[in-house]
Amino acid sequence: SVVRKPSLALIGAPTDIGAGHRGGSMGPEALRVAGLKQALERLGYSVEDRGNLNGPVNPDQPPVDGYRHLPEVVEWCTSVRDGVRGILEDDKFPILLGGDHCLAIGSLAGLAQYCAARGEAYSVLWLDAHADYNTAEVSPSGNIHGMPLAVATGHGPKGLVDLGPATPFLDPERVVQIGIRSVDAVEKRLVVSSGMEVHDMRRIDENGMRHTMEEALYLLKGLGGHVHVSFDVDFLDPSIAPGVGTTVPGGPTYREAQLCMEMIHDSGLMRSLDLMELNPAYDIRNATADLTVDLVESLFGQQILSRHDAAL
Ligand code: Z70
Ligand code: MN
Ligand code: MN
Ligand code: MN
Repeated sequence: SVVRKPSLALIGAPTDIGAGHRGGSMGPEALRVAGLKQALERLGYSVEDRGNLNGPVNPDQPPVDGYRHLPEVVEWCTSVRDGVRGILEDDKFPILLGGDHCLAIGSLAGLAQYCAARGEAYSVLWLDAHADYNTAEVSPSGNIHGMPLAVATGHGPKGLVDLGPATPFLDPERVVQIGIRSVDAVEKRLVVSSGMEVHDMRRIDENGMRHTMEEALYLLKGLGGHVHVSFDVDFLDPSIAPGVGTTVPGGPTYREAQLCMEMIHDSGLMRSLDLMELNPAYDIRNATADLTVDLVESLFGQQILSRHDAAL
């Protein structure tokens, strides 16, 4: 059967407002320089680049009441929410170019509004070294990029938990995490009791990427509805992806990451995407941006040799 390719729309959110290190604000441009749009066009997609959203500068201040830069994060996430929802309302597939991972609060809120208006459900596939499930009470840093999934599932400050159509705007039973290997001491308890399906690196070591992704995608398919993929580039092993603020050893290899992306593509489930936490200030000759584009090609159907859909 011929599946019509969605029209894609890129939207940049050039800020490091929620991160512990500066430089993620340069992520959207680095992805453009690495040829993201052209790579997707080569695969036969029509791609519109909507440019960058605007927002407050990073004031580089210490946390207040457990949050760093909360008012600025609210502003950025509000424009990401509206930008992402606007793309979905135009019947296009949104690709958010981050920017740090706090901005996923905005893309999830926009997606939640879009789905709520249509009586649809959505689920999230979260590719990350980190669980991003801290609250102000337990966060060691106050950095909001360590909190987006807690916020979306209802644990967070006013101004952020109410960005969606209701609070909470994400069901933790509809979150699948892959690649997790850095969880803070108290965050661990919250993650274990959250109801999220967490495929940590030990599970990938024991079961392999293929079996892990089969399980993850089987669950997401059974849940039904829209599937959003949130890709934090620090998911990847730092030996292949040095261009992130927080490297954590022991991540997926190049081959494991490619297989992960190919299997997501072949499932046919993905309907929106975040590309987050790329930090050109830590990168080497844009190699991590180039790698991200390579992986995005697999995510959108590039294959080494063509295969018959029927066999999959
Ligand atoms: C730590 C915190 C984090 C990304 C670092 C780190 C969180 N758990 N997330 N890099 N993408 O400060 O909350
Ligand atoms: Mn993250
Ligand atoms: Mn991370
Ligand atoms: Mn390539």
